[in-house]
Amino acid sequence: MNGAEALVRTLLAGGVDTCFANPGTSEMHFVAALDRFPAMRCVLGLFEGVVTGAADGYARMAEKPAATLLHLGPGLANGLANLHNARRAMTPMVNVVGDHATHHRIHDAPLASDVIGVATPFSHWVRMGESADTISADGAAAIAAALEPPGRIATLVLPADTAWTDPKDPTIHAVPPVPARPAVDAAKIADAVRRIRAGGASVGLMLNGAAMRAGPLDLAGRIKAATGCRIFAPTSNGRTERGAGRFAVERVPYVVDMALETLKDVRTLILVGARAPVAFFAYPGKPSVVTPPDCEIVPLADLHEDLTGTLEALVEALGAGRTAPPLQSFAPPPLPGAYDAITPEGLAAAVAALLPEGAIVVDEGITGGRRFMPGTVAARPHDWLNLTGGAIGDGLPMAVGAAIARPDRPVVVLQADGSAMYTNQGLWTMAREGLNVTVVLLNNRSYATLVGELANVGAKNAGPTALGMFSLDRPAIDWCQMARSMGVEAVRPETMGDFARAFVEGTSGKGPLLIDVPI
Ligand SMILES: Cc1ncc(C[n+]2csc(CCOP(=O)(O)OP(=O)(O)O)c2C)c(N)n1
Ligand SMILES: [Mg+2]
Repeated sequence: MNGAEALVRTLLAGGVDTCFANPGTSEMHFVAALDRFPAMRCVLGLFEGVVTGAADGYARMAEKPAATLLHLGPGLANGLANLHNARRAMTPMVNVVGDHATHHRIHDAPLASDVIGVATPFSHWVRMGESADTISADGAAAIAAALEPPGRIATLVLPADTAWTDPKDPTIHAVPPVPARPAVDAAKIADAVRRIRAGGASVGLMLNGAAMRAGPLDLAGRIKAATGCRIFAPTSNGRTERGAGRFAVERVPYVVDMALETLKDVRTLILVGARAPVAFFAYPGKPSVVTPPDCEIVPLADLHEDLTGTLEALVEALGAGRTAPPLQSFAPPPLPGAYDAITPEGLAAAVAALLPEGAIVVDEGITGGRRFMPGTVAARPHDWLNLTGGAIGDGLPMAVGAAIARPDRPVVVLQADGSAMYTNQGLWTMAREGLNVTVVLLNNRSYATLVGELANVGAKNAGPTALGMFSLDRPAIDWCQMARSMGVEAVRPETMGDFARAFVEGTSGKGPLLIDVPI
């Protein structure tokens, strides 16, 4: 048994049985070890952004980390943007980054770089696996670091000689104990209860992370029903359980003026696993903080603390246990007419009406996607995965990962065209793995949001050169050909009826389908 095999065995023993990979020479021993361990499912991504994004989507749905296998500093660097999104989603992940053999370092060979330096800003835990003798302990520590609440990015560097050398001691280390989510102080709960009782609708609870699941949301709904307070969530959330039978939160809008309007009557904002809301970007003359100046921010539970327990304690103290929460009932909008032209409103209505129960929706719809989230609030129960870190190019990869984590559930990805071009290689992995993914490609042949942002930031005198930076129609991208070239079936609907048929077909579980929707 060499170091690479010890690491694979450690990962499997620690419950990490899926590895998204884009390997090179320095990772060959890890790759070779995979054949001896069929329990480790290894999935090839043709760009590292697909690898890290898939590991993000996987963990959001599997509720445990995947491993990634990346090639030295440059391979890791290619995957950083989606590592950033994963970090913002509080996704647990174990990155294994191959590196040159330790004795090769002094030669500064072409692929040498400061891997630790590349990893550090995007990882919570980083370690150089210096020796085969310690690599199993390092692997187990990496899993523990990833599992630490609320979910963390752990990056373990695996020098080639650590991988190919046999450890003196073949012990496979178990994952050290992971701290449980600590309970929130009774005094803080009592303080929050006083504020909720006194403030009614001027008090908001801001939820995030683990509080966005059906159980804790139900508790939040009871608190709202019993006290009249409001329940909010940030613009982007890693995973939200929503739709019929669930309690719907008020999401803080992306657009600053809309966020200000949503929060204008809130005088006390109690944070339950969330940060105080701020604007995505600064704009001249607009505030960065979107709560009113006289709104008091009350941190109740931190991201890593026991959010469900906190809500339970509030329900108990407020006597809200017997108050029925206001849950959504299934109320789909009417389907557009079969011969109607495709419109954003029609698309949102069709998806809301046709979304199958248990679907996983990955949302990288950007401007063309804004209508889908409100429209689906009363759709059949489903999960919604947002782009959490604002780094576009996460949609197709996350869909890959989510589909691998939950093969029993259809995945729908609402995917803007410009963002899709960052990681279009994700389509190939969908075809190769036969994944149950329907890509709704929102094709406006443009970086439409940036046209609006140009005006929002007050940039003056934008001419054809500036506007040319936002147009994707010279030449237009043929998404059907692109999908087919990577083995994914594709259709381009001309009417709402065409779209509805394709959507039903796509979500029926026959492998990936791309619907190239002109918007
Ligand atoms: C990694 C990264 N690079 C660049 C950007 C800046 N950016 C934000 S939105 C956008 C274009 C989005 O275009 P598209 O995905 O087609 O959505 P649309 O605006 O057309 O709805 C770009 C380039 C970003 N957010 N992240
Ligand atoms: Mg676009």
